[in-house]
Amino acid sequence: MKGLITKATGSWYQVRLDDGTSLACRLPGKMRLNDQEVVNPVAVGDIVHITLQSDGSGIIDRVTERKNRLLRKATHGRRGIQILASNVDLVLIVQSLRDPAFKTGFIDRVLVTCEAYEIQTLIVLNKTDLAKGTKDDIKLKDTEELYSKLGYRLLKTSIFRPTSLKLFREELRGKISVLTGHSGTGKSSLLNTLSPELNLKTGEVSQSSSKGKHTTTYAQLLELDKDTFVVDTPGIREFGLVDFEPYEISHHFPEMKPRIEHCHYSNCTHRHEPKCAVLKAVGEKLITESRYRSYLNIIESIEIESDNTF
Ligand SMILES: Nc1nc2c(ncn2[C@@H]2O[C@H](COP(=O)(O)OP(=O)(O)O)[C@@H](O)[C@H]2O)c(=O)[nH]1
Ligand SMILES: [Mg+2]
Ligand SMILES: [Zn+2]
Repeated sequence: MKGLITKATGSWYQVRLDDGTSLACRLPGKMRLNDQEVVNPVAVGDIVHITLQSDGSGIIDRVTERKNRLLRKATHGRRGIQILASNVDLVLIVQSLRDPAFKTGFIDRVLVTCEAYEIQTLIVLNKTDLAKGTKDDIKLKDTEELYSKLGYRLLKTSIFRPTSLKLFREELRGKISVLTGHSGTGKSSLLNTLSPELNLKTGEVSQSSSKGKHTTTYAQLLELDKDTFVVDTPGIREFGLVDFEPYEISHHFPEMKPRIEHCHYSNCTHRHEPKCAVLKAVGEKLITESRYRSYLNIIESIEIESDNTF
């Protein structure tokens, strides 16, 4: 039998079977040792082969080859890499126009991570109903223009605008999506509008206080309808680039990538190196200041190495 992992606690796994039912499954001891680097051999989003036991539970025999995976460094002082979710079709970068105001630095970090892991993205700018006057309109328009020029997709939403919610639902349909974004941007509210029976808690500010404690280490796939799954877990915010070298990061900035071959040094980090094609483009305003700033922040955090998640 084959199924989809919708919950993974480390000791048991919830597997959704093709007929829509769920089965509690365990891992055989030997599978745990397969990959030394990875602390969890099975993650949500994995497609697994299972064998039914006489007691009605299942044993996971093997994990089907993954299309991709979202990673982070293991928490709780463990060494290695943790897989947060596999086979992700779409990462939704949820930010709000106000309360809290969106941060392009955050958007850029997620975009570069998803570029590197070849995962589709959609920037969701929520709370557009809070726009006040021309200043906000310009901000929205500039942001839309910046990212669409780079080839990224952006959707403006408001939980009070049904048309936008319809478009939001269309984006999710038939996919495994991961919601990422700061606390308070409206992730849970958006999901509740699509599926009120989820009854997700909204309006909490508790995330900042639990930050660093890593209370939720494993994600859960929520089923919106048959074949539509989303991950909305506080801990999921902290995925990032694992094992990347600073010079590789510009390869995942679409506006930098074609220029890199014109840099004098093949491992140019585009900061102080002479004859740098990226720096030249920044000077000529062909690369936006905010994107270049995000780039610098990302390579800096990789160099610090202590923690390159976000
Ligand atoms: N005005 C407005 N408020 C919203 C919208 N979406 C969510 N909110 C509010 O923002 C707060 C935080 O929402 P929540 O869904 O908990 O955010 P999360 O932390 O990202 O899951 C709640 O008080 C929501 O009612 C929106 O589109 N417009
Ligand atoms: Mg929430
Ligand atoms: Zn360069």
